[in-house]
Amino acid sequence: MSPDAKPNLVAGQWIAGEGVIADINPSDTNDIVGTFARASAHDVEQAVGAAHDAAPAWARSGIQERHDVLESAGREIMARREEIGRLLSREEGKTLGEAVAETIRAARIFDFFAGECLRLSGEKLPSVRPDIDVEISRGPVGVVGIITPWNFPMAIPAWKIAPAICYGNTIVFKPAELVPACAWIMVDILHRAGMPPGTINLVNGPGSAVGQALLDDPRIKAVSFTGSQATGARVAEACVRHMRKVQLEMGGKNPLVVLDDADLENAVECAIDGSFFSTGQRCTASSRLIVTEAIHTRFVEACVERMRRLVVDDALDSRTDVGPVVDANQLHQDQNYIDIGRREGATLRTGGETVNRSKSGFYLEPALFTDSTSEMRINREEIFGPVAAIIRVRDYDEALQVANDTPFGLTAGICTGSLKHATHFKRNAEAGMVMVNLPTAGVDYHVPFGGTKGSSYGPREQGRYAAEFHTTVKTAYTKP
Ligand code: UN1
Repeated sequence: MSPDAKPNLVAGQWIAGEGVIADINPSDTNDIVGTFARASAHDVEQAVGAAHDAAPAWARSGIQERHDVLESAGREIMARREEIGRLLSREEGKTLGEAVAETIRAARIFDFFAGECLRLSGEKLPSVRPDIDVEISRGPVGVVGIITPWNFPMAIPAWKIAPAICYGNTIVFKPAELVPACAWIMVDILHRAGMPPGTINLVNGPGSAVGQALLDDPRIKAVSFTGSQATGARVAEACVRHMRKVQLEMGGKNPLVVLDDADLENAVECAIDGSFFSTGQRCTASSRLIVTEAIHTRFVEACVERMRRLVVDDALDSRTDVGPVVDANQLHQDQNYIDIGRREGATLRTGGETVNRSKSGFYLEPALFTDSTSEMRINREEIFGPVAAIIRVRDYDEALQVANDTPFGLTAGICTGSLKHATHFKRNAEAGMVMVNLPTAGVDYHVPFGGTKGSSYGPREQGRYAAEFHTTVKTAYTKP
């Protein structure tokens, strides 16, 4: 155990754990961002126990106390946005601009839920029986297990942790192993903001050990997870076994439809942003570009021209548009899918090669396929990298059919000047979020987030809708 490894937080104590995680900068693999203690199975048990013991008092805590913790955390994150954004960019590889914006978003999520504490409400209504009152109220669920991915190391933990606190739950938080630094900062901020011992616990480590120990503990009453479909299915099974609540956000294979009447320049910006910004490592990324015939050639040429101008380099360099891929495994997966696309008969129009830069990082030129079809694996499986494929279609009807021809259903976008087609698409796209003349990625923080089909399971995240997962409903009858 390295003496300067950052510890886990269990029952209000920073503890050493067993073994360390080295946090490597994907823009420069010689740069070690930090080392972090890996939690043992015993640490997880202690963390869940502490959260369980702290739950009754925290459930009774006043809304002012919870408001103040959330407000203070939001204020500190906002004040430190440049420093935290830099750290985020260093450990995850998104550009500094994207990382600072994400940090600001995390701060605003804490602000939003600080406000929600003061707006908790219930309903009082008459019974169908005379002289009886009915009250409907929401109370905390208990201990919430929070398992987060590496691609939004501040925003996703914020949108799971802030509502858990707002509605009076206690937390055991297991972040992705690739991004322990942002997780550590968030927990440190909340701890100092006044979260009582045991109400927030941090356990770093691999999903197979730490995540599994958390899922196996019956004292966890709800699990919120964002990650892959395969892991999501395992999380769901474990939760059903314990009859606990579960909220899963999994992948996407999101379509961006571009119709003949679209504003070409805007459509290209939507495609470039949605497909390649954040290195394409967003579950909301648009990896399928479904383009009608009359605009197809102009759209492809304009995308290729725009892609040639994208600077792929060190995430911390202010000229960079696209940072590195997060790690060697993900790079291997991206390259493998690029090979698969070629073998399936799609044309690799531009990009797709790894590139050397002054620092040794996982740099991959954004890749664009043309002549692809909906049956190809590159259009069915989530790649999670800067790889997009164009599917040429006859008209709007075929575009909609292809857009919905996927096991996923997170976001769907359309670029068109037609109110009729935009309206029809909003109604008929099989996705939880629909964007008109906007990229499929990049969502607001105060409205619900989630998908349909294989992308999501359980209640929505974010905004007021977060209450559904983070509370349990009580109906009380009174005969005065
Ligand atoms: C966004 O597009 O602004 O893992 C957010 C993801 C999503 C978050 C996307 N849960 O990519």
